[in-house]
Formats: sequence, C-alpha cells, structure tokens
Amino acid sequence: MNAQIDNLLTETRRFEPTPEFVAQANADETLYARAQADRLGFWADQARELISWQRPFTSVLNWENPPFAKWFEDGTLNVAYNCLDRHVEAGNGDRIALYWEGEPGDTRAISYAELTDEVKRAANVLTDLGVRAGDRVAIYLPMIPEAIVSMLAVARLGAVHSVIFGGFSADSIRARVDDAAATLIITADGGYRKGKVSPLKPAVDAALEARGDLPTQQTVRNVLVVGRGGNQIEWTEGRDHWWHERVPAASSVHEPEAFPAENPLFILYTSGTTGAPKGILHTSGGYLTQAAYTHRNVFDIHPETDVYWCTADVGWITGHTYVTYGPLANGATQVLYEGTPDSPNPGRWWELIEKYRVSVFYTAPTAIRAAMKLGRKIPKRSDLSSIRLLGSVGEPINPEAWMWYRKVIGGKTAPIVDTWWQTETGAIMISALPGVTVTKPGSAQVPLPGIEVSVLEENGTPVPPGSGGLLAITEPWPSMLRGIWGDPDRFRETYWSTFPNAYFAGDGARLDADGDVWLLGRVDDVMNVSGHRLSTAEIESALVAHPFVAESAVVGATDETTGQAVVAFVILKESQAEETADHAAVSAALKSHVSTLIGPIARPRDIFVVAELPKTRSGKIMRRLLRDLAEGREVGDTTTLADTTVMRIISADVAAR
Ligand code: 6R9
Repeated sequence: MNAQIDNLLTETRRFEPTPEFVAQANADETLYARAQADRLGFWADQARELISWQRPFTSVLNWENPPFAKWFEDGTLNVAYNCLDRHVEAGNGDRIALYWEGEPGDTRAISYAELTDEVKRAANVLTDLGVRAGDRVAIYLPMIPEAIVSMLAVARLGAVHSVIFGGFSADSIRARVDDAAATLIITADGGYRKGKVSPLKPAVDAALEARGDLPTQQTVRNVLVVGRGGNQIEWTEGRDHWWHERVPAASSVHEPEAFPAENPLFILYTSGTTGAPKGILHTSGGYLTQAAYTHRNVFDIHPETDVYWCTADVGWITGHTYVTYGPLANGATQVLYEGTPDSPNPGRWWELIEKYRVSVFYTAPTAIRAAMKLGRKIPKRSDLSSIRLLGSVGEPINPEAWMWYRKVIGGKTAPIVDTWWQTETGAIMISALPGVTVTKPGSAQVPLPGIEVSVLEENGTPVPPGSGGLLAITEPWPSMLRGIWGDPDRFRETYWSTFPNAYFAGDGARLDADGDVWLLGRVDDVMNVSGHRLSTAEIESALVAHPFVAESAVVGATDETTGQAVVAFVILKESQAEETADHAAVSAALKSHVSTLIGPIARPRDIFVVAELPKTRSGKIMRRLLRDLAEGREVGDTTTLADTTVMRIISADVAAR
C-alpha cells in the first residue's frame, strides 16, 4: 500500500472545467455554501425540489436512535409516481425514457407515457398474483426493459424488490429468496450474452426445488416469466405465468398509493467479510432524494437534451440508483443495453454511443482498462463527439486509465467524475462536481455538498493531510442503508462498531495536502473483481463444500484488467489422494465448482494446491502473506505465524506449478 500511496502522491496533473461547461452546469459553488450553513435544511430543499410528495414532510432527520435513521419520516410519496406519472402529467410523456438495445441488435424506444402504462399494467398483474405492500419480490432478469418495469411495479405497490444479478447461481438465488422470504419471482426464459442465449429460468426452477430443509417452497407462490431467449424451459402449472400473456391483457389504470418515506423500497444483497451475503435495506424518500440529487448534479443532467448511459447491470447498486431510480426520477433519457461490450465486436459500446448520441457516459475502471488494452483504434472507429461528461465507479481508477478515458473517449475535454460510494450508501458520496471542481486523475476528491466524511486513524482521530487511514462517514445521509434485512445486530456490529459515532466504510483512504480523498481499496476481506464485490469467506466456503477440499484460503490479487482477481489456495483431503493426483485437473474442477455454486464472476483465476496454509497462533489465516505470493512479491513479515517455516513449504508448492 505504501508504494501505491507514493505513486499517487506524484500525480500533479490538474484539469479545470471549461468556461462553456461552467456556464451551463447544474452545480455551482453555492451548493457547498448552502450545505455548510445548514446541512439538514439543504437536504430538505433537495427533497422538496426534486421529489413530489403526497403529504409534505415536516421532520427532516430523526436520529434519536442511532444508527437507525429516519429521513423525512412524516412525509408520504409513491416512488414509481415520481419516476413516471409526474413526467407525463408535466407534458413530457413523449420524451424517450429508454433507448433499449438487445445484444442481437433488436431495439425498442420507450417513452415516459409508454413506460408508465407498462408499469401500471405490471402493477395490476402483481396485485392479481397476491403482491401487497411490504411483500418481497425477487427479480432475476437480463438487462431488458422489463427489469426496470418490474422494479417500478413492485415499488408502485409499496412492496420490496430484491434484484438478483443474472450471473448468480441457483444456490445464490435460493439463499436470497429464503432470507427475504420472497413470495414471487420475476425472471425470463433467458437473455443474450456473448452471442448466445444464456438461460435464467432453469436456475430459478433449481432454486425452488424442494430440498426439505429450506422454507423456499412455502414462500414463493408465483413465478412471472418474460419471454426473451426463446430457449426451452420447464413449466410448473399454477405457479408459472408468462409475462406476455398477463401484462398486455391487464388494465393500464392504476392509482399510485402514497407510502411513508421510510417504507422499504428494496433489499440488495452484497458480500461482506463473512460467508453469507448481507441484505442491505433501503427505504423510499431519502433514497430517492439522494439518487435524484446526485444524478442531477454529478452527471450534470439536462433531461431535455442529454442522452445518458450507465453501463451497470440492474443487479448491482449502480444499476438501481443510476439506471432505474436517479435517471427516471429526473425524467432523463437513457440507453439500456442487454449484452456484453464485445458482442458481436469489441467496438459495440462505442457504436452505441455514436448511434444514440450519448452525452453522459458512466462505467467502471475495469471496462476502461479492458478497452485500453485493445487499443484506441477501436473506439476511434466511432464518432464519440456527443460525449460531454464521463463517470467512473466501482474501484479506484488509476491515473493512466483516467487519462486514456479523457483523451480517447472524452475528446480531451469531457470532465471525469470519479464517484465513490457503496451498496450501503445508496448513492454517490464522494465525487468531483462537474463545472466546479478542478479534477485530479486518480482521486475521487471531495465529499458532495451535504455529505461529511473523515479519514481516521484506528483510534478515531483524523489523519493529518498526506497520510492514510480509514474512511468514515461522520453524519447520517438520506440514502444511507437502514439496516441489514432481519439482522439489526449485524448492522450495528458491521458498520458502527469501529468508530463510536461514525459509519465505517471498509475502505482505506489517503488525504492529500489539499484535503482531497484518494481511495486505496478495501481494508477487510472483501475483494473487488471488475468492480464487483466478492467475499473471500464466501468463496472459501464454496471451495470446502467440494468433496476434494479440506481447507482453503482465498485472496484478491492485483490484476491488470479486473483490478483484483480471485486466487485460491487449497489443501486437499488425504482420503481423496487417488482422485486428486492430477492437480491441473483438480484446479479446473474447483474453478467450475465455484462458478456453479456462486456464479461465473466468482470463478478463481488461479487455484494452487498446497500442503499448508499460513496461520497465526490464534488460527487466523494470514491472507496478506498469500497475497504476496499470488502477486509474485517477496513474502512479508512472517513472525506472527504459528509455524514460521510454513511459507517456505507453500512457496515451493506454488513454484512447482
Ligand atoms: C457503487 C459500488 C463498494 C466498494 C467500495 C470501494 C469500491 C466503489 C469506488 C471505489 C474507489 C471509487 N469503490 N467506487 N473505490 N473509487 N470511485 O461499487 O458499490 O458494489 O457496494 O462496492 O467499491 O471499495 O467500498 P459496491
């Protein structure tokens, strides 16, 4: 980490916003001044200006029982109404909400009026299928318009969605559906990925198969299936329903009911430091306020003229806040793309930017590095002159990738906003404000107006400029998580026990002499692979679930393209010696095992069969030493190991491969 800090300290390039950009920007200096003078008043203003309330709130923040915050608690609203009907009522029904592009090249342009209509029909179907306010609905869909329609239809009813990323396995679906006791699942037969149909419903069927020991069968009563891939699927009469038979036939009249601001909106599962993913709970009024405020100011959205595109899947928080809720609350026009960036050719994204004249583009460093590797010739084939602002999210963006992004995609003028936030924070927390901030390649820079962060020593004292520490959020914020589904103790323990009065984000950070924040990555056992969070513990437990494996340790090793890559060390069972003599075959089998159990994103890049694992005297695996090995470094301090010779044995095992 020291080398990384030193490297960043030498970054001196600075980029001023152009006068033309400043002249038209939504944000200006006064936002900081206003928030500084009266933080809660500032948030109340945002909530009143950007959101339509059925009953106006009088209370801004109730923080009587920390860490359980209540924002705008006596106000009521309907989240879907805010994202749909009100734009139609304001005369913008003909504005395109979604330019959708399927991977095979089929397209749909959906206006706000059409999207509103479709959500109302879907809401009526969900009501017919028994969904009521407060019920949980799981959504397991590809990136098709029905994914957004489903989220909004659930929200419209005051029910709670739990979107499960389409790359997750049957086991992951089962765990999530069980934890939230979902009563309905919305899925598709399949979706297009890399030129092929990738099946989805079979995973839902497998997740719902009776296992006797799990309650799934008792909670899920209906499965609503979108026809997309045309692949063969099995059908359970009475439980399964085709979207195309139910939704178009339903009434498009649906009155939005108002719900309290603190009504749960969604649960989104994310990896923590221990095995089981945590169900992060978000509620309505505060979440929508910060989603709309950040989308408007950080992306400088002018809904009448901009075409915005965030490449995230709706299965992640970035897709929730910056594909569904932020853009639609602001009445923006956006691109939604089903497939992968390289299908059918590596220039697909850039072709889409040209085709739809995308002006604001938001993606992850891993995608930028992958494009960089392929060379600038590919994006140069497309006309990217419509781009006027670029965003980055998911992991630290290294200055070289930042510079390439600006030059090659941003035509040397587009400001870049490097946005730091988390599933738990719900919306962007640290970012440059375009038109205001002088940007620095590699730094997320400054907390947004209304947000208070500190970089702290372990004992809670703020670090002096120029040093590293732990990133903490020191005041509650509107889109903060309200808890972990069903586990208030874990909520307190995970986020609020490191520092007495602050939220601990799990990230290391450094403050430079100007007070700008540089993110240094996770300080816990969470890995970041292509901007996706994976827990070492979750993959370790998948590995030991395999009959070959006695013990395992997983680390995130630096990877040129994906940021980090999963590297696993396994000790095999003596009893399986005969079956496991061929270590290359064992490694291949274990990789596909993890992929099946959790999903392809968790598939280890390398698996090393070793005879020992490095442990402290208290039995804790010292992943730091394994990371040294995985990254080809000299192994660090081993003095706290129970057996100091063990690293030599492991190094020999790894070298023998
Ligand atoms: C939005 C999202 C959160 C973790 C977070 C941090 C890393 C996200 C970052 C960043 C440096 C940025 N992270 N954005 N690190 N600079 N701009 O990614 O949410 O999937 O919950 O991940 O991602 O480590 O703690 P989530």
